[in-house]
Amino acid sequence: MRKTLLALGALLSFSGTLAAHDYNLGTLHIEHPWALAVPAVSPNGAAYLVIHNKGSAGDKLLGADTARAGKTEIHEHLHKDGMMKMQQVPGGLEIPAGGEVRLEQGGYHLMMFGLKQPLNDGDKFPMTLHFQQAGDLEVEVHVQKQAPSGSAEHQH
Ligand SMILES: [Cu+2]
Repeated sequence: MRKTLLALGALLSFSGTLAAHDYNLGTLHIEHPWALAVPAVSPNGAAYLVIHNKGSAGDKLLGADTARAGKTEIHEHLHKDGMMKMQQVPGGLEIPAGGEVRLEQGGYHLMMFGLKQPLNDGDKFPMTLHFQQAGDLEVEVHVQKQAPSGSAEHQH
């Protein structure tokens, strides 16, 4: 019952800023690109999304670009020597055939360096994703204060 209500909420999109939005590109399905709102003084930010690959061939996210920042890199968080570090993912992010890749807080993310404008809750801005096989896709990134509620069922 709870799951049904959640699904219905996503379909009807009651809330403007928290509305789910998604994209299809070939066999790829991209779910709800969003970025965490950051204080105006922060020079950097991070964007998140989920990529499903419904095809029988793998693909790769090679990178992303947005005019909102000077440079965007694919990053991952690592626990090393008891420290939380992040680093660029070398060579891009594999999206296995029939699988998914989740970019979410504490894991993979799209790191935006040198923000041209602060990321304020409710802002929306375009970002282009570069896939090795599927090509380029422009998505709209929604700036939010917290992770999308739709991802709650995936939390551990
Ligand atoms: Cu990072």
